[in-house]
Amino acid sequence: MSTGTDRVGRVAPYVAGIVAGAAMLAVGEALAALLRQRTGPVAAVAELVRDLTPAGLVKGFIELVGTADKPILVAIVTVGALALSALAGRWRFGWLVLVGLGVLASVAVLVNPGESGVGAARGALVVPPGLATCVGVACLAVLQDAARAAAREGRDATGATGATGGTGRRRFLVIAGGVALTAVVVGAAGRLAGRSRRTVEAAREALLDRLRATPGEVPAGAQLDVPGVGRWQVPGEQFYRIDTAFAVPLVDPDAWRLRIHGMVEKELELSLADLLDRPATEAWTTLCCVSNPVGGDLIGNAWWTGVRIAPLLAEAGVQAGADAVLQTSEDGWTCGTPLGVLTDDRDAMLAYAMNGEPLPIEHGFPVRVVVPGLYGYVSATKWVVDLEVTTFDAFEAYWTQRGWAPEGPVKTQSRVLVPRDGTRVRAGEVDIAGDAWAQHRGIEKVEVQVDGGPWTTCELGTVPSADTWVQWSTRVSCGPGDHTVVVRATDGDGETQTSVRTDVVPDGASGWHEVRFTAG
Ligand SMILES: Nc1nc2c(c(=O)[nH]1)N[C@H]1C(S)=C(S)[C@@H](COP(=O)(O)O)O[C@H]1N2
Ligand SMILES: [Mo]
Repeated sequence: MSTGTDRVGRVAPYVAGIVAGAAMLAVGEALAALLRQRTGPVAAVAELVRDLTPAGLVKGFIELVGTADKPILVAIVTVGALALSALAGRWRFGWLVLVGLGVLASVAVLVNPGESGVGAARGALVVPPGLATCVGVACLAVLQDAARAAAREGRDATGATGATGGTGRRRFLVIAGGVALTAVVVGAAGRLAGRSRRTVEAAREALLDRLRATPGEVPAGAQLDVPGVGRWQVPGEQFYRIDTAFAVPLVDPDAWRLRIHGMVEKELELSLADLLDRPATEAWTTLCCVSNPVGGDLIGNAWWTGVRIAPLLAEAGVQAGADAVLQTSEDGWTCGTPLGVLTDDRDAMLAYAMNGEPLPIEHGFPVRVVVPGLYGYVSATKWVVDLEVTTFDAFEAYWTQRGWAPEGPVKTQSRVLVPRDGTRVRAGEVDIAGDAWAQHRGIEKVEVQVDGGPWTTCELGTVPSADTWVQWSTRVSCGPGDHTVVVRATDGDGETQTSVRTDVVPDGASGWHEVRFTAG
């Protein structure tokens, strides 16, 4: 009779750990679904595990289990987390285990290439693992406390006193059962909350064939063969992400409409089907962010497919006196774009495909604006729903209200990507390489200066137009010791980028990028 009580006392700490771990997992997954993130913490850890596993092993595993690889990995991570939580339940400092799991999950979501959020979007990424850890630790404390009471009671029962109250045991079972039940309910609610994202994800997949977008063939000679110089064409999952959306807007492509109105003769309303019926345009355009510091990586280049905006505005009939288009997104973000860049001959478009696929949800699905030559904050509205022809005098857009300039043409910039700052290379002939951009003016020349010596002109990769970045490289001889390399670019108008360093506010950073490395 007493052994039963004793057994409860012995297993209670493990149960406490598992239940606390389950609560932590449920909260993390539910929050990620609520914030409409692409992956929950568990899947992010599974993807991290996959990415850190040698490629050969991963291939063998996929050959073995086929398309079940993801669910299996997720199951392994879940079971692993619960097993560690069970052990944590036995340990006085078991909460450290949960914190460790939380840190692992936070790192996993932050390094996940599919979650390249910056700013609000990036902050939102660590909310699920962070809050989940807090909940897990709190549950563990309460459950361990109850488990200890139950165990004490078990010991007393087997002892000489023979007191068999059982209230501690019952209390533990009630608390553990309650937490477990709540975890199940929260987990189920999370599944439900994730449904809207899965629905839009499915609608996106269904569009794959309807778009007739080509995948984009990188022009010969654009991609330099220097390790570390990066990909000339950036895949959607690796493309930098900037927006104010804490939870990404989920737009049903069938219900999506774009209104073109304001100072026009005739308002237009377009559905996605209307756009797909119109002549498509396809172009390489490099997009970059005004808040990119010198040498920063808030820039990417992709092959965009969509409909040019100029003919649409012509069809609407722009009235005299208009000089701007106020763009609005589904989530209420706004930006103001000079009318001129939307009506001249550049490929300013309503893009519905990126690198031959429907836009990724994070990059504006189903339709966004892409304008060569302007920073994203004044041109590249994702989830766009409204274009109002107006005047700059008549409005203040989202970032203009917050101290940024009303107009934002891209400044000529260049960066050194090889060697990386602070790294060591072999002395001798050293590869120096990077990229440069001045969208819509183009890059004419890139020069580097090593250790304050003369400026050397670099070799440039080919480009299809003036609207993309250019990769450049050169080779210099570097003896053992510390070196610095500075880069500067000259744009298609013959203007060399200024060495004057400015902050990113109000209209983009200027200045030369400098990198230090050691040869030895
Ligand atoms: N709806 C919406 N569109 C937006 C933004 C935003 O916050 N909301 N940010 C803009 C900014 S500042 C930039 S740099 C680009 C980034 O586009 P990307 O995330 O696809 O790289 O989107 C632009 N479009
Ligand atoms: Mo930006």
